[in-house]
Amino acid sequence: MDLLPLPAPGATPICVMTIAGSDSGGAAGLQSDLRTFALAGVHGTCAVTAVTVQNSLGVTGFHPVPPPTVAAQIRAVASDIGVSAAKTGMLADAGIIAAVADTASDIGLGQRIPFLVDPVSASHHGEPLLTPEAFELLVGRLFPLATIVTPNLDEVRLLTGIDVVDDATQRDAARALHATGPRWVLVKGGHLRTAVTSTDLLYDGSDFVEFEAQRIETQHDHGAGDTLGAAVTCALAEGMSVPDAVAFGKEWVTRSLAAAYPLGAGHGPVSASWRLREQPPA
Ligand code: PXL
Repeated sequence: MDLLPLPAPGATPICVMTIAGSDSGGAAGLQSDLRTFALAGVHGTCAVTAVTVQNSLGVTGFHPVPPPTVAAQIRAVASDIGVSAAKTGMLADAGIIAAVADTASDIGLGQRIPFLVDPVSASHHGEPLLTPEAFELLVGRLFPLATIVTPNLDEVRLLTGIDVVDDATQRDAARALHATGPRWVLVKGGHLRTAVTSTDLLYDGSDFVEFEAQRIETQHDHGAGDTLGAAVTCALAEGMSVPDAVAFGKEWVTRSLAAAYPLGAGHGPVSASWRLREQPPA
């Protein structure tokens, strides 16, 4: 795959922000985003939204960060370091979503700055990472600001009521989500376990583009969605078009699934460690 260019040693890299929760197990959430940012050659900044208590077996609790502190982290970074693109992960509750939406508008996320909104609703093991009443606000306040939203099929069901079982229902879901305001929708097909391939569907309100990859069978896929979103965000920060950025992200996560490793007694993380063995363009 074509990797993103690396900054020269000592030169300030492109700066990308994740607005996400911490995973104490180091597999998903902001830890996963920052790993992908570093391996893609950009500088990663973060606004922490929640501290989760988790390991490879699941999430046993989380503590949300006060909304003004989430907003202050975003403003502190934007006013000094700068943000070339941003993504969201776990947003925990309605107060945090409102704070992120207000701040995102103020600093131009989704306007001059690419903004990926990943509607994270539950952990790998199904524990909720967003309160049910916050869904409406996520769609009402953040989706209209988004350059791209990236739901998986469980999130599609929660957001639209559509059970994606084939190409036609995947297109229906993309249309329904596009009507809520984002410029692009990526309906991730990885959770369609019956398929031999994993096909993600991108839609901009007029054209559909499919991104197909061979399904990698592994129980170690924790952080796959975050890793895809983080790689797409880096590519957008580098100035790629949305379809090119999604192609880059899809290849990045497919390779990272192939390099996933066991950890603890449960699900291990996907890993972008393959990137350390590849030479980026000069
Ligand atoms: O992969 C979604 C995700 C995002 N953020 C945090 C998580 C998870 C999944 O477990 O724990 C903090």
